[in-house]
Amino acid sequence: MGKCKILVVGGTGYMGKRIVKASLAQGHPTYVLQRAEIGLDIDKLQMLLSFKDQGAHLVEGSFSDHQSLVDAVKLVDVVICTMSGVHFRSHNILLQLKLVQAIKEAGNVKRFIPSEFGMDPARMGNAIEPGRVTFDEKMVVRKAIEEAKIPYTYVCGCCFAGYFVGNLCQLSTLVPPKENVIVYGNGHKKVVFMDEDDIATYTVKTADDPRALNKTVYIRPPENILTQKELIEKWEKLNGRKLTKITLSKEDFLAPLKELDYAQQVGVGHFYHVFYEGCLTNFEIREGEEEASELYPEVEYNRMDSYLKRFL
Ligand code: NDP
Ligand code: GFR
Repeated sequence: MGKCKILVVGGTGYMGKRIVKASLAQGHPTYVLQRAEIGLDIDKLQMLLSFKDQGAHLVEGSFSDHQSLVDAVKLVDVVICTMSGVHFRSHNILLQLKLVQAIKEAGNVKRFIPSEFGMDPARMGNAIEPGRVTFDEKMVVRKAIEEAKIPYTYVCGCCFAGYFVGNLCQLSTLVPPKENVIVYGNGHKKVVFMDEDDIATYTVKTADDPRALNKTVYIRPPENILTQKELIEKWEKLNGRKLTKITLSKEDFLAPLKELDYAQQVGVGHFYHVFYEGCLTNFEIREGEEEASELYPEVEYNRMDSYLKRFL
């Protein structure tokens, strides 16, 4: 009995392409949805062709063609969806309801891993507007999965290093500040920062792991549980220069919310929960929930000291 067959939906995306890579690297027969709508998006097409060169199977389909989704899903054992969820890119979390319907009708899927990969939406019931939309929509998808009795694994619990580490947690930039760094409150809330490649590695490992069946798997490896202050210190040590810290109270952080555009308001809300409430680490992982680095101690996850080196 070979490795389970995996279909990646959203495979040319920021997380999706890493899931495809991890699925191939872990020896799974890997299928990637090739959406009719990509049209003249030459980067997507060429990425799909490169996946094929690496041994993946491209499966033509479209979210506007239900049967094509059913046919795609029937080819595999596991479906991993990395549907977009960052507002200034595109945001289509609810589109997954079409995929859930297709999986329900096909009836063969042994595990569905929906697009999560962030704060646990089940713990974000009190999230502020408008950023709460991300969590409300992810909960709508979870409800549909569970009502359809589709076996699932929810992978969540950390910040993508690409959006939170290179910039030392600053908004609206992806690179480190040169002089001043804004510190959220006292900068002491514990956060979990992960290299996206490691998130993909862990996610694929859960795909055929019975211990992850119908479970939430948090990604919270001990050495990547850091405060913003600790992250800034790591950068200062690497870069050999101190930054001027500017402390921002939660009131001052939230004050400009109304003047921002919608996508930025969403982001500010997400940052607020992560850095002022410590929402990624302000709860114990309890019975019936799993933690990825405990399930898979063999994974040598990337520490943030080495992640930061690329920005020197
Ligand atoms: P992307 O913005 O890269 O989009 C992923 C894929 O979504 C696209 O490649 C595309 O698939 C698909 N998609 C987008 N629009 C449509 C559409 N209209 N119809 C069909 N498919 C569509 O997603 P990310 O990788 O940024 O986000 C993935 C998940 O990760 C989300 O749940 C997000 O909330 C979460 N996230 C978490 C972060 C964290 O710090 N914890 C940071 C960023 C995201 P295709 O490849 O077929 O074109
Ligand atoms: C940490 O958990 C999440 C993070 C999550 O559950 C869902 C989405 C995210 C997004 C954030 C908000 O959309 O990851 C990155 C961040 C996107 C973002 C970054 C938004 C506004 C910004 O100014 C920004 O600057 C780096």
